[in-house]
Amino acid sequence: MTNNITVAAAQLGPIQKAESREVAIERMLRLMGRAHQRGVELVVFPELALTTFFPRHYHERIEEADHWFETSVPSNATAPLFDAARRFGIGFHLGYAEITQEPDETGRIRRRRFNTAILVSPAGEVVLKYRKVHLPGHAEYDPRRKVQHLEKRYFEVGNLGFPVIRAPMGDVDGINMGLLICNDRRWPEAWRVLGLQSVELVMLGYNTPSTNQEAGGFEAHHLRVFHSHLSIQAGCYQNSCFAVATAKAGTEDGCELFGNSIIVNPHGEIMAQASTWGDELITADCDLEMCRLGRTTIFAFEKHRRPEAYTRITEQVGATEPRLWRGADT
Ligand code: CDT
Repeated sequence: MTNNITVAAAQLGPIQKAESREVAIERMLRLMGRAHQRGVELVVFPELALTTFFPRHYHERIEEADHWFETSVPSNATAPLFDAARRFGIGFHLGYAEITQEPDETGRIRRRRFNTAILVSPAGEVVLKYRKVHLPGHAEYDPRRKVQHLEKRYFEVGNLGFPVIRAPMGDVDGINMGLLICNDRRWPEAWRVLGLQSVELVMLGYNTPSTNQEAGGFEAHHLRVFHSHLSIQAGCYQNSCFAVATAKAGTEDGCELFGNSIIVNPHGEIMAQASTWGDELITADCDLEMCRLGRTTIFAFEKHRRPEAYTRITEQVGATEPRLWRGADT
């Protein structure tokens, strides 16, 4: 047994609206084959990897979008990914739109839709499931936007928390692994909940437009990529963990996604970065021993955290205004 694992971000180029899951899965299988040739033990695919990023398309009735969702994974369409995992002895992470029949908070069983990611073992077993918590965008059609971002319409907020699991992977007999999805990477609270469970490797997929529609389209492309990398690098450094962050890239249904997938170490350094906007495999050898330095020194949580001073974080959602200073005696 070793403490090293070779991981890959399997970036996907665009998947057009008319393209089937089977076509996307063929491409993913090619990337898994390439990963096997390079000695990779764990492959991370993007968010909503099986289809185009459909939340950009408006449907009046939500049920009209159900064909973008998976009722079960593995399914006939996704089984070849599980077969490849077993054949190559590779674990993988997959993001997809999930539709389930399950009880809601009131106990009523109903159809529920989530933006989901799973971690699958080299034996083809689902080891961990996560449902996206930070859903960006809006719920209603917005005529001011050139491109819609309707995640709040199609998905419910994830109800599985931020789980971390310890499982064997590659030649390592136990790695603490956690999942985030796209917009979650921008929220330090999400990383810290994983960090508090001693996460060593975070997997996350993303679909991020090159243009910020909220800013009327005015935000430099390099800043969009910078903010994505900044968030992931800070999350790794502050929680002493590795991350594999995998993009869907290129021009999909006329809309540009920025790519730039990365693998980051616990110092917050980028170990590998994608350089194309197509299907691309980037890899890195991760020595899990590197997680130890941060978590036993500057980020030894048990010594230095002060949760009694952080109560606002869980009690308050939006920001309030501070007390106004009008001079020393106010
Ligand atoms: N898929 C996803 O979460 N994308 C967001 C962009 C949202 S812009 C409304 C992201 O944070 O990358």
